Amino acid sequence: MFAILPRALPEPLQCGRFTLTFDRPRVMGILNVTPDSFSDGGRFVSRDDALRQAEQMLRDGVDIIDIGGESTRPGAPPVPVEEELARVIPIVEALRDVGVPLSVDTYKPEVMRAALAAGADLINDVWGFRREGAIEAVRASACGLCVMHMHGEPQTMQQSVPEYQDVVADVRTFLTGRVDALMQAGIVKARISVDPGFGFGKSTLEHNYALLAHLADIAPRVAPGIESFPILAGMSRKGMLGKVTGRATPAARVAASVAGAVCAAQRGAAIVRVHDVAETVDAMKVWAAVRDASGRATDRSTY
Ligand code: 7PJ
Repeated sequence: MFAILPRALPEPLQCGRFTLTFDRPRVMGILNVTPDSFSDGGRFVSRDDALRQAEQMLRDGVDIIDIGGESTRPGAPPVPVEEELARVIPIVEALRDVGVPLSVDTYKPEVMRAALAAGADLINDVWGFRREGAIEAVRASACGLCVMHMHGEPQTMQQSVPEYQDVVADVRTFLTGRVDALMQAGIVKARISVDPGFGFGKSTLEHNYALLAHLADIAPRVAPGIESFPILAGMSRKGMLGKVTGRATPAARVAASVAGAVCAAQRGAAIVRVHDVAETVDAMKVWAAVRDASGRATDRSTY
């Protein structure tokens, strides 16, 4: 049997200028600066719109802002590096002193380097730092890393159909390999968080829900005693929620997304990546209040 509840709080994440603690799940707000983003319909394309959206997230209690300049929606056209830089870097510069860590969602080493130079605190890579030069781009800084699972190799993943023996164990094995590679490159454990990559080449609804149900079990096992990597869960408005609710449009999946975030928190997620910050912050407060009332509020080593 898998344990549904994790044993201990996630250890803090060193994240550039910040150290994120996880006495409660942290809410990462998605700030798309892409004209083709599937759920925002390109509403936040312009710099001013993006900044307005960021200000609203801050009023709503966001813990981390995740800035993305290339949609990773299946079928979305790749964005040339110059274009991604032009979208992302001015936003990082404008937001660098708002008081919360800035994350940049990119797999391109050039964008990683420029984002870190502009003040980003965390690099969120859906390719798990597998692209040539990606590890090198983040190694020397103090930034946090989010290592996401995606099936296949960057060059071939569109053609290959993922087959999993045991999706939870396969994702854990993959993440263990990536964390090993990062640590061998000299990146300390305290900088690393991991993510099962909901919706990224998981091929069936069952895979996605198995990963959610057993979320704590994806944590890499690199060495005895090194086990509690913070887990990031990003389900917001995705197809796995649309399928079970019958909500065809991403914008209609807010309640489903909040439910998913609560389930992830219950299974040990340290960070939830969401579009709907106000709703999710409220939900996390309620979840934490229930946890604290569960009779073990004075023993924070266990939920
Ligand atoms: C994720 C992400 C995710 C992490 C996207 C979307 C697609 N980064 N970037 N985890 N998804 N770490 O937001 O629907 O699940 S882009």
